[in-house]
Amino acid sequence: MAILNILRYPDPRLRRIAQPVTEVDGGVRALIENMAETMYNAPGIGLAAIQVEVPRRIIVIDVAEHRDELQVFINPRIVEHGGIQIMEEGCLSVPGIFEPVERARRILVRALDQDGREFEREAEGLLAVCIAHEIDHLDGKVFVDYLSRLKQSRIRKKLEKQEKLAM
Ligand code: GNR
Ligand code: NI
Repeated sequence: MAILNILRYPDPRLRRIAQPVTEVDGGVRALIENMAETMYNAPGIGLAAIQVEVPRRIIVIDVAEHRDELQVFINPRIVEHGGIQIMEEGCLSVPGIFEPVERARRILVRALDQDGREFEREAEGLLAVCIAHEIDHLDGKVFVDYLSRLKQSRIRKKLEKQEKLAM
């Protein structure tokens, strides 16, 4: 197992479109293990492969209080959604920034599990937000894209400054 490097906004590699997984093989399962370890270590409630420099459609999530309910979604698609909710979001690729974002209240997701089998899961509340946030990453989107241009430029400047100080 390994802790992977998490890309930080505004890194252009976060803008790539992740490609579907064609075969859920040992390499994919090893990546999932490393992604889970990286998410728990961060700590975060979700992680998309694109954040660790792998442009494939793979996400891991754990929103359980005791951090013992890992959920894996490969090639996820939201097939139904309803209602709206506004939740304060953060992102491991945008450290220290928390802003409200509006998303669907409930979703139905179709995906493959780590054995390559298709499944559907209904989600609401924080889990629904987290799945939508991660699928956005797979499409090259980051939650700050939903904020005003002014907030986006403040966030970009703040993170670029931190990046310089860390060098
Ligand atoms: O750890 C995370 N917390 C979080 C809080 C509210 C809404 C979404 C998230 S996802 C984030 C981890 C992350 O950046 N995943 O891409
Ligand atoms: Ni994120």
